[in-house]
Amino acid sequence: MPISSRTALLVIDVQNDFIPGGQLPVPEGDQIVPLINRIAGHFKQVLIAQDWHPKGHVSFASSHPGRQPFDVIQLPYGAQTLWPDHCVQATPGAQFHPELDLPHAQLIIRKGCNPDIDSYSAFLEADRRTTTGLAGYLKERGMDTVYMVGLALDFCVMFSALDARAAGFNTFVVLDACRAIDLDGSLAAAMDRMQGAGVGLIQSTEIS
Ligand code: VGL
Ligand code: ZN
Repeated sequence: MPISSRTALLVIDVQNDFIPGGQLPVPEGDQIVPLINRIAGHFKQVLIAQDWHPKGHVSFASSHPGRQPFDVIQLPYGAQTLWPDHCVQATPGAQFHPELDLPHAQLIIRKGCNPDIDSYSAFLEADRRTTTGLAGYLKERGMDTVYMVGLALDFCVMFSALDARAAGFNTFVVLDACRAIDLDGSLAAAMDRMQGAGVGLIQSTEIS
């Protein structure tokens, strides 16, 4: 598929804490970096999402006495998986992988900044009401199609893809340029949900 001028690439959460050795490592998370750099060369419009939590964020197990990482609790907006502290604003773990090389990226969108609301999606926070403004940005710039790569396939990539679809964008996830956490079957569930929503699940070899 050749890339039209109305198509953007969204590179999701390729940050040190999601790389092996980080606080919330995604297995093989580092292996997609060279591929993402290569894919990005096909796109004029490149955007980057960055998980960017304040200290003491509601998604951290350490904010809930007696809870452990990967427990699920109920918050006012619904179920919330608890995570190790990760991607704390301005810490080394929140920085992009040092080999991520996207000099022509025009926008970095930071998410999860609200202390009381998580945001896996780069479009809509977990309360499903608070928007990040990303859909408006893309629409004002004439984009109708979004390709996604990054981490983690079964959390931030999936929710961003579902929300991009819901916002009316043609949406493709480049599977070999993603890696998953795969917690309790979350990867299989994510694939089903994306397929059901009409998200295109493709390989990087389909991009030219
Ligand atoms: C993510 C869990 C918590 C992700 C972010 O980038 O997929 N997962 N915060
Ligand atoms: Zn997070």
